[in-house]
Amino acid sequence: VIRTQLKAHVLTLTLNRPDKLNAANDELLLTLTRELQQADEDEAVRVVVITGAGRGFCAGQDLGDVAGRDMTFTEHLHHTYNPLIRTIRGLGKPVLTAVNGVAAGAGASLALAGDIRLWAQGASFIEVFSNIALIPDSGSTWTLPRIVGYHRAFELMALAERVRADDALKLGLCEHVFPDETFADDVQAYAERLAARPAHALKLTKQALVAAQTSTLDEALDQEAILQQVAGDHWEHKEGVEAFRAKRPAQFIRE
Ligand code: LHQ
Repeated sequence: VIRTQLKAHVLTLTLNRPDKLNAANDELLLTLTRELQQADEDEAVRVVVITGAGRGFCAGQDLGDVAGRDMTFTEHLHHTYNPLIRTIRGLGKPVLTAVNGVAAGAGASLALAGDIRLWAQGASFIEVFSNIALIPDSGSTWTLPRIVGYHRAFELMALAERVRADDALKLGLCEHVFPDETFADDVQAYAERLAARPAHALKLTKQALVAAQTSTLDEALDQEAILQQVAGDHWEHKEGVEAFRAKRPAQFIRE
């Protein structure tokens, strides 16, 4: 259900149920979460990419897999989707969501959950939940209004209208849009550029930014003062300064 590829310090995790637009079942969600946790421990991995096989990114919950379930909705979310989203947020490495096609329901939430969101020109986004009279989950109620504001978020959720790549870029649902034909290569090149950046400093940057999402300015200033010390004590900082003074590129990857 998840294909993995490690190339040039970039781990690509591909959701692999293309016949169903990579709709998620428990196995897919638990495997993806486990792969992410392992990536966090693996020094060879500096950037993680989540993408989809075939023409979809992820169509959300597999609706063929919900009938006869012995779990409540609440239990289901606690068991699968919530740990996944928390793992992405807490991961000490950049997670790129490479949205190759339609992202719907919890798949749309997953698309938003990346630290950086790269879309193919043909990709699209639907807060599809209200079509089946559910509420947005997997973090959408938290992420989407922080990106587009409360009112636009409510409209997208209530009408379940499809947002295409150009509008997604304008709305801030993604950082870059690449052509469909070269998407995988463009994502890999982007991820490799990120992988060459100072991994330890980026880990702390993510930690500080994530904490600041729910903190006051005073708390953020205090947090910066603590984490800056941790960054400044690391060899990466020494290397950055030495490289600057020697007028050479910094080398942040130590094989
Ligand atoms: C699918 C699915 C799918 C199964 C396409 N399941 N087969 C959390 C906790 C607990 C419970 C419930 O949910 C949640 C979170 C959620 O994510 S709720 C939202 C669940 N997702 C949806 O409601 C999306 C349903 N899918 C669609 O609306 C459309 O398929 C979209 C708009 C994503 C794409 O439309 P098209 O490009 O026209 O493709 P299609 O509809 O023809 O789909 C292609 C195939 O994929 C098709 O199978 P078939 O055998 O006919 O070729 C679909 O049945 C299958 N598929 N989504 N979620």
